[in-house]
Amino acid sequence: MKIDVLTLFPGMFAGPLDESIIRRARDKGLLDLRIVNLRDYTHDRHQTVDDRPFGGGPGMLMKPEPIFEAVEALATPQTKVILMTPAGRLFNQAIARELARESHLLLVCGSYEGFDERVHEHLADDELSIGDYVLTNGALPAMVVIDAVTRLLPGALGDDNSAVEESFSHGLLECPHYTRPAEFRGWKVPDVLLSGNHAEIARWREAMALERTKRRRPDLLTGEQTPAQEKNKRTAKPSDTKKE
Ligand code: 21W
Repeated sequence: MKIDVLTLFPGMFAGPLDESIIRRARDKGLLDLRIVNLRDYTHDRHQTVDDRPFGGGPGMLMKPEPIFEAVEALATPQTKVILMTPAGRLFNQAIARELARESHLLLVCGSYEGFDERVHEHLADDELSIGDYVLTNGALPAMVVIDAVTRLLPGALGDDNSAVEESFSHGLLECPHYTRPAEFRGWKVPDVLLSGNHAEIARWREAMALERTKRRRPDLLTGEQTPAQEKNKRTAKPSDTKKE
């Protein structure tokens, strides 16, 4: 998979994507990642990427010209162009699985107060938010998406971790886990886990996972939606209406 990122802060991407599983996926050639500076697609002396909103109001918007020029230079007919924006659909594991099947993602990171609306209307195939909190720009959200998608690429995880993906996908929170020592500062590991009775261990783990999910994330059990999830369902993909 190829992922291009369009950003005003390429320096933010050094570090998180150079470690661990993402680093290994890149070294193995599973992920071809390119961080592109939006300012490279300006033509004026000051490399201007923002301007004041028509109609007045506080803050600055991202100008359309550099973004259109960059996307047109980087995208092919196979490319999925994704805007990172607080008003996007709420990113989750199902969306990560969808994106992992694409051949080329182009993640466009917002800054300032956001994009000129024509970028949303005429350039984006999809728009993603990573949650209901305000960040300074779309760089961290883009890295979150890259991380979640890359670990799903075939061959990115060792066999040990592939099993973790399967257990997540059964829709419950994890049961508690313990490692040695069997007693630490007087706190004991539950007897059942030391019993060697694998049927009983499996039953205990299932019961604990269910109990924990009821307490912490009842929405995962009832199919009842949190307000953020409700919003997500109503947020149509721009590509649903976009003219071809
Ligand atoms: C924060 C951009 C607030 C725009 C109207 C006028 C990308 C993000 C971002 C940012 C605003 C994501 C306003 C979770 C995030 C992102 C920067 C809007 C208020 N509205 N996911 N003024 N959270 N954030 N400004 O912040 O670009 S994905």
